Amino acid sequence: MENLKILHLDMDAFFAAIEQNERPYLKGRPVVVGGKPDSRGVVSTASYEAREYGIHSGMSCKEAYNLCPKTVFLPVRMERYKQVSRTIRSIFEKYASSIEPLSIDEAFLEIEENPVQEAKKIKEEIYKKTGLTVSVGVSYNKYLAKLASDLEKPDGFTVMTRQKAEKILPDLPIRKIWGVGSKTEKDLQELGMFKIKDIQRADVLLLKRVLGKRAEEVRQLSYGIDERQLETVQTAKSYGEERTLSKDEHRIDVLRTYVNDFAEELSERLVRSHLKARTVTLKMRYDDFDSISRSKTVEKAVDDKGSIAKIAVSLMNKTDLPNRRVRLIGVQVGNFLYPGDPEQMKFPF
Ligand code: TTP
Ligand code: MG
Repeated sequence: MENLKILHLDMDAFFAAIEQNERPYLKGRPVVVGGKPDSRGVVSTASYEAREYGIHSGMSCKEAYNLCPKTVFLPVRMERYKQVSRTIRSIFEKYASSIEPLSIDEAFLEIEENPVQEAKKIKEEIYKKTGLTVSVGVSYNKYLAKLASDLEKPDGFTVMTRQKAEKILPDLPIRKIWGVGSKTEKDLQELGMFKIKDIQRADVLLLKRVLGKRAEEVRQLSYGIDERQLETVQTAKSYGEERTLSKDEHRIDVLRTYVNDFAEELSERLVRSHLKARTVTLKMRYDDFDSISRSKTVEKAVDDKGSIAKIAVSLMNKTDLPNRRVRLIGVQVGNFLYPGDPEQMKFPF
């Protein structure tokens, strides 16, 4: 079985799509985010409608205006885009074991269990929470996942199996190889190489003349071989505090003082990371090493020590206290609400 565990996700016309989504009269119209047409600004994003006129990122707004005078030009609202980016990130964190963020609107994810189904769920959840579409590529390595996400943009969903990769790679243009930019493309074209299959067949020495040290890597990519791992950022799913007691304990009021200490520590960590928790868990190990945990999930996420302690203490009622002795006690908070999550934002989507 193929291990299609790598996902690449890239939001469609990100800045422009956010503007169109928040101002419905812009939907279906050519929109440029970047600045006024008479300014010296450049196009950050062009909506897909604007792209039909040949407008693209990086060109001057003036040039864009000349291509399509009815284009709506908008200023960049970076704070807002970052906020949406965080909402998307929090969705990634819910599903993926590791994440490699690439930019404000793009990331690699690794998902071990049912990656294809999970990828669909992520796409749906992004749409539900933000009203925006994302293009998704699923494959067994980073290069092919990224290639896949681009194939059916916008609103794409492409699963790149080994078989499919072998079929489509040869006829793709060489610039579809990661790291082949316009300069390298030109150099390779001068040697008669236009499609990926030309690189597959090329003499290694010839490739080295243009690519130097990168020749071998480019050749591997031309066959869809890419062994790079995700460069991940670790994302905590929960925070916990626990202590093994110097003496086994069964008195609730003594145990409660530990719980209060933990709640204080956890509250500080949550506030520091701008998180709130929906689930509080009480963990205990009895003197016979029997371990239990009891959880409560609340509707309104918490980050203050009083609420965390109150929930944790209430969970003691669901244990064998005070009839058994405890050698370890701990509290965990999880099921985080991130700053970008809609529930925490001032205005509704
Ligand atoms: P991209 O993902 O490259 O572009 P996009 O999301 O607008 O369009 P698509 O992915 O559908 O092709 O870049 C993401 C955002 O980064 C983009 O919305 C705006 C910003 N950006 C710039 O500010 N300047 C640029 O030159 C580029 C390419 C992007
Ligand atoms: Mg994008």
